[in-house]
Amino acid sequence: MSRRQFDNWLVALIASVRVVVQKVFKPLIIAGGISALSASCATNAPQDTWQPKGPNSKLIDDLQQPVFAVAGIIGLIVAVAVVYTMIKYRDRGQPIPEQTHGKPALEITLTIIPALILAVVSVFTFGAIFKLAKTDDTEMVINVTGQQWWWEYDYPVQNEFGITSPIISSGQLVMPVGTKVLLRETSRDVIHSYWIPALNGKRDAVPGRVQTLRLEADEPGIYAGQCTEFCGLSHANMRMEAVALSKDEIREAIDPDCT
Ligand SMILES: [Cu+2]
Repeated sequence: MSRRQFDNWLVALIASVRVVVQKVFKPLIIAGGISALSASCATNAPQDTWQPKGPNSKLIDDLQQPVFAVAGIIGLIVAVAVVYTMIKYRDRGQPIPEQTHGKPALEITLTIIPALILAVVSVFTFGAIFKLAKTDDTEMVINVTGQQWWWEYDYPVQNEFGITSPIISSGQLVMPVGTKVLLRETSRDVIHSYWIPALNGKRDAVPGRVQTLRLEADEPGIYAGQCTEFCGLSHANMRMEAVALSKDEIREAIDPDCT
C-alpha cells in the first residue's frame, strides 16, 4: 500500500468511526451521563461506599479519598491535554506532518512518574490490607454461610454476649455495637461475596474454605449490603442487613424465644 493509499484509507476510517460515534454512541453516552449524574444525587443511598460507619470502612475511606483525588487530578490533566491537542491540531486540510519516533528523555520521564505514584499508593494500600486482615483482636465470632440465595448466621456459644447455646438464624446479622466481630465465611453451593459497604470491604464466601472478615459499627443501626459475586438467577435478591445493637439487646434480638 502506497503512502497516499494509506492516507486515504486512514481518512475513510476516521470518517466512518465518526459516523458510528455520532449515530450510536452519542445518545448512549448522553443517557449514561444523565443516569450517573442523577444517581450520584441520591440522598437515601445505604450502600454508599463514601459513608463509612465503622473503623474498618474508615480505614478504606482514608485510603480511597486521597487516591481518588490524585487519580482525578491526573485524569483532568490528561483530558485537558487531549482536548487542547484535538482542537489545536485538528484537520484543516493540511498535509499530515512528518512522523517521528523515539524521545528517550520524555518516554523515561513518563514511565518513571506513574511508577513513583503507584509505588507511593501501594505502600499505603499494603498497610491498609494488613490492618484489615488482622483477626486476633476480635471479640465476637459469627459463622456466615452463603447459599442460593440467602445468608445463614451461626452464633457459637459466647457467654459474654448471653449466647449460652449455639444459635442458627438467617435474614439479619445481629451484632453488638462498638465490638470487633469476626465473620467466618463459607458457602454451601457456589461462590458468593459478603459486602456491607458501611462496615468493611467485601470478602468472597467460597465452598470448602473459611475466609474471615472483620466488622465493627460505631453506632447502633441497620447497615445494608448485597452479595457481590454473581451466584445465579436470584443473585440480585441476595441482600444482607447487619443490625448493630447494644450488648444488652443482642441476645434477645438473635433469638427472640430465649427466656
Ligand atoms: Cu450470592
